[in-house]
Amino acid sequence: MQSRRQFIKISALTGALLPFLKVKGFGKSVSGRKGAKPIVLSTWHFGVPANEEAWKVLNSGGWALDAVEAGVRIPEGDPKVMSVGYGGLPDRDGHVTLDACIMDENLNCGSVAFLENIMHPISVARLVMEKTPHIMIVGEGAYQFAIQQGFKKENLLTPEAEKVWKEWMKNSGYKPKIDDANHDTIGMIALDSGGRLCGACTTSGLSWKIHGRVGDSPIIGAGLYVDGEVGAATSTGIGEEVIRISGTHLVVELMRQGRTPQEACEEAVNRVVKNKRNKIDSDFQVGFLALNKDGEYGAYAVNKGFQYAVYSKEENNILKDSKSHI
Ligand code: SD4
Repeated sequence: MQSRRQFIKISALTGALLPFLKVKGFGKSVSGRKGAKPIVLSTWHFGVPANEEAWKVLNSGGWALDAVEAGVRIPEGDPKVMSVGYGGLPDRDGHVTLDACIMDENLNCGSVAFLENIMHPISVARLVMEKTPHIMIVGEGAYQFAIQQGFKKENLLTPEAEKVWKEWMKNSGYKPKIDDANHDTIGMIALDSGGRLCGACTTSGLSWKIHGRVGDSPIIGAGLYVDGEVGAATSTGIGEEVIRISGTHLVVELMRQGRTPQEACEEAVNRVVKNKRNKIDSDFQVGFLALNKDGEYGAYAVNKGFQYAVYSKEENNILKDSKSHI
């Protein structure tokens, strides 16, 4: 429970910083290209129902930020998705710890990492962006912030996830494997009819990770990056390898230099593959998904099997296989 002292502390902090806070509708809009064709893309097959939710916002002329938040909340709340939010597989000690971030068209961003017992980390990340002068809050501090903002404490470890964890504990082997059966993060990027690009990324991270491990997903420039004047990118796979190359920032910078989203994703994957420390076998996966301000998109992964979902007026929530290095 939040003590009175804690409450006063946070209220005073928020009050003092209020003039510096970015609030929806404030700040310079960088894109605002009216008449853009809305589109939303997201990673893996659970991107299909997530896109559907996001599309409701985009199709009614709403803000891409609202679309991506609403979209990724679907797998976050779905216990059958064992890699995002509620029902996610735990770390090796049996804790479900969540990472998420969100970014709008004006470089506003918010993130939470190593967050426990809160079902919708993406919405907490959004409040970090909108209600604090900070970008990233982690662990117990992120949990306290969420509670103060009115989120409920929930047990996220479902009996199904607990069963899989107990089975794993018999041998306790650790080799991350990312494929369609063990797919992880949802990364979602969207362009709205006002020409605004936004993105969200949320995950329970790699199962059986060391307690306290944080991957790429909540890190701006690794799991997600958006520049409203250029494009947006998100990633999936072994987070350490994405962080090492500042993966999504790299993809967006390559688009700024004139590469197509497809070419930019391919070059980022090449950087991962060229890294001599990586053993590129069939268990190794890193994938990128990118969208530019004109609504063109691309995807590329190290291994076959990376799927992503696309929803626009032309492509009605189609699941596609990305091209791959192997
Ligand atoms: C992580 N990138 O925590 C995430 C996991 C993931 O597909 O996306 N897997 O490293």
